[in-house]
Amino acid sequence: MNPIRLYRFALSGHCHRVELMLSLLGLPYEAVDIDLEAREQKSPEFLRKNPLGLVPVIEDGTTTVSDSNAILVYLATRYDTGGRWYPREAAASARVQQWLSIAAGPLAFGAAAARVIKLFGAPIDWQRAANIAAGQLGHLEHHLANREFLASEHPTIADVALYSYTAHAPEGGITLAPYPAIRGWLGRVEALPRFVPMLKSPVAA
Ligand SMILES: N[C@@H](CCC(=O)N[C@@H](CS)C(=O)NCC(=O)O)C(=O)O
Repeated sequence: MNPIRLYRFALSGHCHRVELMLSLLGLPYEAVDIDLEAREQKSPEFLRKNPLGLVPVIEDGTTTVSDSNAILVYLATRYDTGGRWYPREAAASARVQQWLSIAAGPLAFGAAAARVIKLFGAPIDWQRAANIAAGQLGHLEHHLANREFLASEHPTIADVALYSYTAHAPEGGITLAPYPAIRGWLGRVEALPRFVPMLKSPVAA
């Protein structure tokens, strides 16, 4: 099999969730770093891959897929034919989709946004992001109080989608100290065979 090409920015949690999925599935891949500061993601060449001008994007042979959650769905559907990572059963599949929506909604606008402010000085209101993060992390903590993984008794793409920005929330000044169940779950994801970490940045005050 030819390696899947992953266009990424190494400090992006959206990109890390894709890299993590590629690794967990044991798929060969090559990473191509896109210089966001130089706006390489808005170049005509890159816009042909993703008209939204955002990473991550993958190329798998002649197939190009953008959007991190769409990529997780693609990879699991194509390469995990047993349907463990992306369950086919209706209710389980819907539970996974709920978590993908949380990853694209309150996780992105909460903990991920707070981190972009602290790491890159994005002109966003940190307190607003912190308030969204508090609600989202509270919900996650409650959900994990009596569960090992998010959408099933085993890990699914839901866990992969939520992991990166949750684990790195402290880099955005969002402490995980009040969330023991979340910290336990992060440890279980990190213990999975072929887990790859995201590049660490300093914890923010
Ligand atoms: N919904 C998209 C969001 C991707 C996204 O926000 N990517 C950021 C990096 S984390 C990006 O490419 N930013 C460059 C820009 O805004 O120009 C996904 O899940 O892939």
